[in-house]
Amino acid sequence: MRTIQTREHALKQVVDPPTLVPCPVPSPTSFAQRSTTGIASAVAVFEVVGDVDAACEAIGFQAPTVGRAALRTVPGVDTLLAIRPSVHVLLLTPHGGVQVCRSLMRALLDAGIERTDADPCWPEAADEIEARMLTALGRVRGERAITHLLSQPERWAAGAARVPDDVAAELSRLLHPPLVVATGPANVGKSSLANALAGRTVARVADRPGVTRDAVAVDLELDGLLVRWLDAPGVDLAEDEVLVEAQALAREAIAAADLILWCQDAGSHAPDTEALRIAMRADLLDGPPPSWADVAISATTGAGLEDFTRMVRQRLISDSALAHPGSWAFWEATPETRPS
Ligand SMILES: Nc1nc2c(ncn2[C@@H]2O[C@H](COP(=O)(O)OP(=O)(O)OP(=O)(O)O)[C@@H](O)[C@H]2O)c(=O)[nH]1
Ligand SMILES: [Mg+2]
Repeated sequence: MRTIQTREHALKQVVDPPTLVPCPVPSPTSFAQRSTTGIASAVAVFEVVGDVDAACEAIGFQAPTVGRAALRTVPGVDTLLAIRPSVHVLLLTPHGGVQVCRSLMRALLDAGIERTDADPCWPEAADEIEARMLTALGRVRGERAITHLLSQPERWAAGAARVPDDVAAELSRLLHPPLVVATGPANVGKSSLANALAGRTVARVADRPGVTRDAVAVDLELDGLLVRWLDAPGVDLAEDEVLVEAQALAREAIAAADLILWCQDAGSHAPDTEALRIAMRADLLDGPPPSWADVAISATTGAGLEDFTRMVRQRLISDSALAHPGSWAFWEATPETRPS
C-alpha cells in the first residue's frame, strides 16, 4: 500500500511539474569553434550560446526545435547539421574543411555574434604557462609538437633563456602544419608515395601518366611532425585543358610551399632543381641510387621511406632547433603567411 502511495505521489509530480523559472538568455550571444582550428577534418563543431533563434535568423535559417537536430543551409557557406540540445545552445556541424570553417566564422561574425574562443580555464594548471600549454595541447597533432609543448613549463619555471627568433620561427611549424608539395614528371609514383606514407589510399594510382589531375591534399605525420601534403599532377603532360589548369593550380601551391619535393624516376638523368630530389621506384634499379638523389625510395617495398621522412622533417625543423634548450613563447607562434 505504501509503495502504491509513493508511486502515485511520483506520478503526480510528473503530471504537475513544479513551475519552471525561465533561465535568462546568456548575453551577448557568442560562438566558439569546438573542433581543432586550422586543420581539415571530416566535420567541425561550432557552439553558439545565447539567443539561438535570433542567431539562426541572422545567419539565414530557422532555428531547430529544442532537443532536435535538423539539416540547415547557411547561404554561401555549407549545409550542416544544426543541433539544439537546449534553448540557449546550438551546435553547428559543417564539413570540416578549413575554407568552410572560415566562411562559417565570417558569417557568424557578420551576423554580430561574438567569438569567444577564449582559452579555457585550467584549474589544474600550476601556472600561466601550464594553462597555455594545456590549451595548445588540445589543438595540436604530431608527437614532436606534444613532446615539445610538454617540456615548456619546466623550462620557463627554471628561467631558461628565450629561444632566438629563427628557432622560434622553425618551431612554429610544430603548431601550424607546413605545406609540402610532391611534384615532378607523370607516372613516377608520386601518388603511390602519398598512399604509402598515409598507410591508406588517398590518391588514385595507375600505370599510365596523367592519373592525378587536381592535386590531392592529406595531413600526414612525418617523423613526428604533422604536415599538409599535396600530391600534384605530373608537370610534363599537356593532354587537355583540364590537366593544364590543374597544373597551373599546382604551381600556385608550389609557390606557397614550405618544402618542394622533386620526384623523378631513379633511373633518369639528374634534374636541374633547387627542390629536394627524390629518386622514385628505386626497387627497379640495378645498382646504387643515382648520385643526383638526396634520397632514393620505393613506395612498393618501403625501402628508404624512414630516411626520407626524417629528411623532410629536418628540412622543415632542424635537429638543432628541436634540441635548443631555451624557453619558447609557443602561444605567440603564428602560421607563415601564404597566399590562400
Ligand atoms: N616498382 C615500383 N612501382 C611503383 C612504385 N611506385 C609506384 N609504382 C607504379 O608506378 C605507376 C605510377 O604510379 P603513380 O603513383 O600513379 O604515379 P604518379 O607519379 O602519381 O603519376 P601521375 O599522377 O600520372 O603523375 C603505377 O603503376 C604504380 O604501381 C615503386 O616504388 N616501385
Ligand atoms: Mg598521381
